[in-house]
Amino acid sequence: MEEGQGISDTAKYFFTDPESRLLTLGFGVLFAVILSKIILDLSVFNRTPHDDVTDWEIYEITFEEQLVTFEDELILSDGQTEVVSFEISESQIPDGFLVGEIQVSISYDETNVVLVGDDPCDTVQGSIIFSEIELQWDDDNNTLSGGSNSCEEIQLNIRSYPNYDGLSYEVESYNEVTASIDWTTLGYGIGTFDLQVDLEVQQSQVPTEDDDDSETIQIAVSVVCFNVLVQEVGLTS
Ligand SMILES: [Ca+2]
Ligand SMILES: [Ca+2]
Repeated sequence: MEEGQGISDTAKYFFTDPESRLLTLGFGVLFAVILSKIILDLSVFNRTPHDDVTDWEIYEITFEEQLVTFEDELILSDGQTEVVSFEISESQIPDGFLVGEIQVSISYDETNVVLVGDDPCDTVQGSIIFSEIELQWDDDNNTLSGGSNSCEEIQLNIRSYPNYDGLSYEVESYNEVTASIDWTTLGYGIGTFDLQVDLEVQQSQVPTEDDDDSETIQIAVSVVCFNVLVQEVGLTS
């Protein structure tokens, strides 16, 4: 037998022997796993030359607020319902500010002066009614309607900017811009804001010619505008 034939036969035997084939397969798999691990380690190293965690910083988000107010006065007669509209335009909001919330105060008194006995307070109902203005209509913190029969002030409010509560908080982020990204959407709270007011007159238990059948109602609308402030307070540990 020539030497070349001998090697060839040995190789043929090696690859046809089941145990040898299993051994070859085992080495192949092991090699593939090691190679994958090396490639993965290299690619991760290239993608993040620095430790990921040290790139994050802690920022404090605080809000500076300014109120834009509207006032109106209504004289309603017994059983009357009136819708008052307030136009909130972009030009009324301070530069760089966004609308966080709209608050409403409805106040009245019994203005009738009777000579005999008392004229009790009338009943007033107030409601923020749905319109096209972009507000958080379903927010749990809203008070969309309320009433009084004792001349107490009626307070209503509706959230304008999603999740705005005016409270400061800390956030981990890459930089000042990404830290305040949640507070940059324009358009909330701009448009026609509608308020419905109803009056039901309560008259004196002692009917006299002094009884009235109307009331004067004051409405104050406060548009809570905010400007977001970002301050770096440290590195994440
Ligand atoms: Ca009355
Ligand atoms: Ca009255």
